This record gives sequence, structure tokens and C-alpha cells, in this order.
Amino acid sequence: MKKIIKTVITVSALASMILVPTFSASAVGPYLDTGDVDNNGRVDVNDVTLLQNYLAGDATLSPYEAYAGDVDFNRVNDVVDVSLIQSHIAGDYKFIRRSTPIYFNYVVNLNANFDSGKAMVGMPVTFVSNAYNSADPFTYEYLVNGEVVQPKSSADTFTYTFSKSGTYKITLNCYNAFDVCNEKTIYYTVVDPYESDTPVICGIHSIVVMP
Ligand SMILES: [Ca+2]
Ligand SMILES: [Ca+2]
Repeated sequence: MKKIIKTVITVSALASMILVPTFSASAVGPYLDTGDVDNNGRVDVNDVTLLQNYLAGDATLSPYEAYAGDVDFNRVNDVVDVSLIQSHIAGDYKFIRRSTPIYFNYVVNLNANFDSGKAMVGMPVTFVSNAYNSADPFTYEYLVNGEVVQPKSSADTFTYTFSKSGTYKITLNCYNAFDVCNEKTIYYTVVDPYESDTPVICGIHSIVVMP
């Protein structure tokens, strides 16, 4: 049987919803002061002590405290940060930047990579995402119909092969450096391939963004 591939737009009840690019406005949250490890509004010896205790294994730091205590912004809390905070308190050192804004509603995008495959049963599809306007590094967790299909990691893409036709809820939970989660959900429709004397029909990517 001669197979001819043809694409057809998948239509679902959800298609009546507005198709828009995945985008959300960012909003500025409070600022984190560099070196203010305990986040009490001033940089003093107590911040040095807390960081030293953490390095000695005698204290834990929240993501906010760890970020404020990484005063050379190399994503590591170590003795260099302790020394720099001490120098700062003594007036001998100025931090690279004095504060960092915390964005709670930062921009998260999630889409199918339209070149990765057709939206068809048995065909791997790669989803891509990115986030910006907040403190990085970002981490990403992906869910299909509420089930985690790719655990939280630095990977901003995931590939999934659908075994049944239908409309799927694809969710991205994105976390910024402060572990603040922003969610993005899309609906993605997958169709069955079939063969006949007329062209084989398969789906193209049909995405509906949650309002
Ligand atoms: Ca402090
Ligand atoms: Ca550091």
C-alpha cells in the first residue's frame, strides 16, 4: 500500500479557546541584600557567624539565605564569602551588587518543538521551555496529566511518546534560584495515524494555552 503523508490540523473542543504565545508578565518582589545572610535588613557579624556555622555543618540555610550569603555570586557558599562579608563590614570591600530583586511571577515559556515530530501516537515529541527575568539557575519539572514524567532538573527540554490519542495536559513547574515555583500549563492534542488508499493522516502540533 502506497503511503502518502499528509498533515491536517487537529481540532478539539479546546480549540475554541484563545491561542496565544505562552507569556506572563513579571512582577518585582522584595529585594535580597547581598551579605545579609539572615535577611534581617543589615549586614553584620551575625551574618558572618551564621555562614560560618553553615560551613561547619552546624546550621542550615534557606535558598534565600544561601543566595544572600553567596556574595561573590559564584553559586557556592564558602570561606571566600565569609572573608568578603568581614571585609565589607570593615569598610574594605564593596559587593559586586548590593541587592538582588526576587521575582515571584517571572516569565516561563513552554511549547512543543515543532521540528521534533508530528503530534501522533508513537511519535516522540520534544517540549522546550525557558524562563527569564528572575534569579538563575532555573530548574524544570515536567508533568503529563498530573503525573511527573521528568523530575526536577536543569534540563529545559523533555521528550515524550504518547501511546494513545487524545488531548493531554502538559505542565511545567519551573523553579528559580530561590526555589520559587512558576507553573505553565498547555493542552496538547495527539491523533492516531491510519492507513488507507487515500493519504495517511497525522497530526500537527495543536497547543492551547491555559488562560
Ligand atoms: Ca543580617
Ligand atoms: Ca560564593
